[in-house]
Amino acid sequence: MMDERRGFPARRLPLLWTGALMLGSQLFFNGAAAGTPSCAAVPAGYTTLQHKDYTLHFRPTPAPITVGTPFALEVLACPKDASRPVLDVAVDATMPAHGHGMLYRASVSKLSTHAWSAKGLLFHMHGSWRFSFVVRTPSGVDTLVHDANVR
Ligand SMILES: [Cu+2]
Repeated sequence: MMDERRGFPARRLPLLWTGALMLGSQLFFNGAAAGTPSCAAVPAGYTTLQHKDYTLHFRPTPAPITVGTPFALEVLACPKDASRPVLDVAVDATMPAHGHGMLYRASVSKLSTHAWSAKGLLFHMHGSWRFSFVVRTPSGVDTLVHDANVR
């Protein structure tokens, strides 16, 4: 009869529910996405990371990222040599100083040959977060990182 489970993070439940509701409304309002970004004309507001075989551009929506607000990342991976395409991109984020990640896993979908959308990210603490972009190419898998201070 008694529930003997211990250590269940009950105090996180209100945050999770709030996040789910906020995420739901975010997806609703972003449902009719604008045109897919293209390597031919990278719009303003993207952060750029360089790799010898490709350039990775990303930007959050909404911007800037604020604590407790779900956001998405638009990611563009532009090969420097067409014979070395980027096959796939995965996105995660951690707080290295605290040794933890997000409470949610981002879901990434491919929009076009060069564009991905990562949805469902949420930074639940103020401080220094590190984005990790795991990029798969025919040569293997690279991890590119970018640090962001979130207020
Ligand atoms: Cu933390």
